[in-house]
Amino acid sequence: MRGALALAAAALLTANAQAAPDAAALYQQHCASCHGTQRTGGMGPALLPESLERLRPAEALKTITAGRQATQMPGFQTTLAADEIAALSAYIRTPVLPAPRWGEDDIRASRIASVDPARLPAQPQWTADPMNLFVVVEGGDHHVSILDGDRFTVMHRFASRYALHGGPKFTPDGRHVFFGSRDGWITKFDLYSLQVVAEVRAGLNMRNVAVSGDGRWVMAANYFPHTLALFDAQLNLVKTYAAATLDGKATSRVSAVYDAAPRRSFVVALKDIPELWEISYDPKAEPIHDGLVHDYKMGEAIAKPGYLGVRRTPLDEPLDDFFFDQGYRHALGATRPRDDGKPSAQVVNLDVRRKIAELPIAGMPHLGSGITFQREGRTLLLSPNLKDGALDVIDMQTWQRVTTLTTPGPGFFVRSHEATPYAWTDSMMSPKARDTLSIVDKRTLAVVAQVKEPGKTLAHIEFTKDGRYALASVWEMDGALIVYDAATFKEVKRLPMSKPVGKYNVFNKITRSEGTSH
Ligand code: DHE
Repeated sequence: MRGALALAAAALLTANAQAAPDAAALYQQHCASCHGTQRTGGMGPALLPESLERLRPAEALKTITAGRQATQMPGFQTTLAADEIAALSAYIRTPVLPAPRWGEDDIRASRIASVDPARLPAQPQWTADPMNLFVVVEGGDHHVSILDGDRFTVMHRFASRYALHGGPKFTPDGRHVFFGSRDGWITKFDLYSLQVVAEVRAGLNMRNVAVSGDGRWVMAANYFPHTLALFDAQLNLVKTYAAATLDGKATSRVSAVYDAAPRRSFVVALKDIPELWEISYDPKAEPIHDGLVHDYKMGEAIAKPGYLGVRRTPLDEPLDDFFFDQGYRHALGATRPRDDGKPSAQVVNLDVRRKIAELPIAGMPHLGSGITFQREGRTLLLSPNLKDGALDVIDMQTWQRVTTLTTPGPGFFVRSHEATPYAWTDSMMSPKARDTLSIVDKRTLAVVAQVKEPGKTLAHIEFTKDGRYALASVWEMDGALIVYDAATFKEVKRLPMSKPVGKYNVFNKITRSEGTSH
């Protein structure tokens, strides 16, 4: 009998030893206190499949094993076995059921006001040109550096929310900047006193934020939930908008929101519904008859107030990746790939509220990262292409292709400045040419020079306020920000940084320079 018991106990031990780790229990024991019991985030980021799409499995394993430098995330290599770490890494990619919700009450409750705005100093607490600061987003270790754009020195560096995405957005005076994180946090930062002023969580999976041209409003675009969230400048929630068709039958992820400052409105791109929205923040906005779908009551259209209301432009199919002309009369957007595998690019006139042209661009245009410039009395668009080593030049009056320039490989960004005859682009999507920036002469429409950082990814350029220097990123964990003389293309300075994904010059942004994104 004793022998049988011993055998049974041994079998149980072996079975236990072989049983797969209970990832859900491990999560609640080791992770929930920072990442939330519903995995919707807390002090640490959300661990939901939607917010982790871009985290490679190997990177997730490494983070759980070794922790994340310069954050509160510890390494678990001495606490957990390798199979437990692997189980956790797989678990955070499974959906949470029932699906977590994030409503207006959750948004309001999440708000953190760190500083009373009345106590903020009236003047900058440092000596530098406030118009020539750069905000540099360092994606490697999730930090932000504030750079003096004259001396090229880092004035301040602070930990950001996890995985910021999209350009940070400035108030019109250039004093405050708003950051959006992929897991929904909006951070308001005061450049004069170099501190975070307030934060709020707008959604669980957010795309980007826009700040109104009058500095009064902040709008957030969410993938999850399917909403837009409107805040005042102190990040108090004003209202949410359901991203839905007029009859409410279909909802959509919101791809992005853009500030159309000359129109005093936000333009909203929807991922799953063939509509383009415009939300006016002009108190004198005309009433809305609900887009082209009229609601009739007693024979009359029901007019809704135009101010902060949704004006819908119906489209043939959803459009994404937008570029706007400088006056914000036209939105240029790309469709998803069609049956032949190719997307198309279209021009929508925001006044007549319909498509007015197809753009003759082949491959996979990345319109959102294009720029415009003036040449021989014409306004030209220069747009990168994610598929081919090509830059398309389009005439903004006729919507015809002027020429296509060849680069060593597909790239993500094009940047220039009114004060330089050159535009710079990367080839970061090409394994062979990701280390090369190509420089285009805007006068001759020819590639005239290249700079290289052998074996490293070199991308995302932004100019100083006066256009004399071009700052580019060595997009590696042990990366750098390289300052080039914009006339001689020679390196003048190099600052070590942790994967500096993007840099944003205060003056160029608030004056809406045609050489950069707004
Ligand atoms: Fe972005 C801006 C969408 C992947 C870095 N990206 C934007 C904007 C949109 C967009 C709509 C403009 C909004 C704004 O600036 O407010 N990005 C998308 C995608 O749909 C895509 C392809 C897939 C996704 O998962 O979201 C995508 N983006 C990336 C990246 O993989 C990049 C290279 C690295 C990262 O950190 O995620 C990346 N996106 C950027 C950057 C900007 C940006 C640096 C701001 C550019 C600027 O100069 O203004």
